[in-house]
Amino acid sequence: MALLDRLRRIVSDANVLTEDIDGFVTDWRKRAKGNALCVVRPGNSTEVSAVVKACAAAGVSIVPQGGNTGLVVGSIPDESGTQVLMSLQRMNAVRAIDGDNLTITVEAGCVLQNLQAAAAQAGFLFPLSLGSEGSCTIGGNLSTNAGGTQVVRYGNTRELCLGLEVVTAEGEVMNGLVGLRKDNTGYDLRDVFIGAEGTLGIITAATMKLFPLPAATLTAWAAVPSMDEAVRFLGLAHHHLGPGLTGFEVMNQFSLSLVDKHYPQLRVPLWKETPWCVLLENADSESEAHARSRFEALMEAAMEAGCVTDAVVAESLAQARNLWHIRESITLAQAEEGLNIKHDISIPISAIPEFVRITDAELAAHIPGARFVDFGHLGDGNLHYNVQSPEEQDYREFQRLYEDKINDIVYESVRRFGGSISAEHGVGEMKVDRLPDFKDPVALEMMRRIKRAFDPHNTLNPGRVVRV
Ligand code: FAD
Ligand code: 2HG
Ligand code: ZN
Repeated sequence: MALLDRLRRIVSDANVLTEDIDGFVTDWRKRAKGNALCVVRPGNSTEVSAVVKACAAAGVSIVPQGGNTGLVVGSIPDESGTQVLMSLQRMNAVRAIDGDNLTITVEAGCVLQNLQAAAAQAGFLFPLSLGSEGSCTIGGNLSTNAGGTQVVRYGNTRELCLGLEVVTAEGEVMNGLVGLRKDNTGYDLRDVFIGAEGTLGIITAATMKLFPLPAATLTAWAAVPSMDEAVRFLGLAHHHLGPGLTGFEVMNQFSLSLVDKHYPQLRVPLWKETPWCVLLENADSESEAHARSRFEALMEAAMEAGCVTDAVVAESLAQARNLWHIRESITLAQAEEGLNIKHDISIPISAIPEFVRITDAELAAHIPGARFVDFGHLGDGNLHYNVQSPEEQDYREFQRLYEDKINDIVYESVRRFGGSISAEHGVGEMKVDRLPDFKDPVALEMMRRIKRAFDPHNTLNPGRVVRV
C-alpha cells in the first residue's frame, strides 16, 4: 500500500493534509519555505509510533513540528517534497497534575501558555516563559531546550523536566514519564532527547516540575548608562534579591526604538534618554511589603553606585504586564522592520561589555550603516545580538551581500570570548554547517555516533543539528 494511504489508515483522512499546508512548511520568520509529501497529525503516541514505522518502512524521513515558532529553520521540511511533516498539535492534553509531587504531565503538543494556565489553576507556577508562549508547544520547548525570561532563577527547559515519553526512530514507545527527582539507574536518556531538535526521537509527552506561586512579584524598568553598568547592576540584583531575582533582561536603545516605531501604543518608558534599559523581576515568597522593601533597597543601591540613572517600578499587574509586553515585542518589531541577521549567543557575563564594544566596532568598520538590535537575557549571559540593514537598504539585498561576513565577524568574536553560537534557539539548519568550526571535534564525533545509534536510517529531521 502506498505511504499516504497507510498514513490515512493510521490517523484518518482528515489528519493527512496535502493541500493548503503553507503555514506548516514556512518558518516563523518567513526566511525559508519547504515542501512536504504531506502533513500528518497523529492524536496519540500509538499513532505516532505507527506513523514512524510506516515512514521508516517506506524510507521516508519525518520532520516533527510543534508550534513552528523555532528561529533556526528546524521545524519545516526541506524543499524536496518527499518528507513527512508530523505536527504534534492535536496531542495537547494535560494528563495529570500531582500537587504533592509538584509535577504536571502533559502531551507534547500542549501550548506553553495552556500549560502555564493549567498549573496556575491548580495553584502552582510553571515558570518557563517565552515571547512565543501563545503558540509554541512543550514538545518544541523540550526539543530546543528553550530558555526565555525566567532562566536566571529556574533554568532552561531541561532543568524543568523530570521525565519523557518518546517514540524512537524505529517506532518503539519509550515510557520514561517518571516524576522522580532522583534516579541514577544508568545513562540519562531524557537529557539526550532534550535539545535534540527532533533528530533522535519524537517527544510525545513530558512530566514537568511545578513550583509554588510567589506571594508577590514586582517588576521594574531601569535606565542604565552602559553595558558595564548593566553587569554591575546584575551583581547588585543577585546580592539584594538572592533567589528572588527571576528575570534580568537588557535592551539597547535601537531595539526599543523599533518597538516605539511599530507599536507606539505600548509607550516604551525611558528609552530616549539612555543607551540601555534593563527589565528586572523580583518574586517574593513572603509578601508584597517584603518584596517592595528589598526592591527599594536594590534600586537605591544601584542609583547610588551609578548603575541606574532612572527607573520605573510597576504599580499594578497591568503595568508589569505592559513592561514585559514591550520586551517581548522586540522580536515582532524586528520582523516588521524586515528580516535581520540574528545571533543567539552566550558569553561569560563578565566578558559581555568588552564583547559588545569590540564586536560593534568591528561590524561598524566592515558593514557601513548596519544597525544593532542588541538585547537579551543578561542574567544568563545570553544576548540576541542582531544586525539590521541600514534604513535605506533593502533587507534582502543586505542579507545577500553581508550575512556571511557578519556571521564571520560575530562568531569569531564569540570564539575569542569563549562563548557559544547558540544559547537557546538551537542549531536547526541555519547553524549546522557552522557547528564544526565551534564544537570540540571529539564532542561533534560523539554527537554523530549518538545520531547513528538512535536513528540508524536517518529518518528523523535529517540534516539538522549534525550531519551524518
Ligand atoms: P517548533 O518550532 O515546531 O520546533 C522546534 C524544533 O523542535 C524543531 O527542530 C522540531 O523538529 C522539534 N520538535 C518540535 N516538537 C517536537 C517533538 N514533539 N518531538 C521532537 N521534536 C520536536 N526561544 C527561546 O529559547 N527563548 C525565547 O525567549 C524565545 N522567544 C521567542 C519569541 C518569539 C516571538 C518567537 C517567534 C520565538 C521565540 N523563541 C524563543 C523560539 C521558539 O519559540 C522556541 O525555540 C520554542 O521552544 C519552539 O517551540 P515550538 O513548539 O514552536 O517548536
Ligand atoms: C527573545 O528573547 C527571543 O525575545 C527572540 O529569544 C530573540 O528575536 C530574537 O532574536
Ligand atoms: Zn531569547
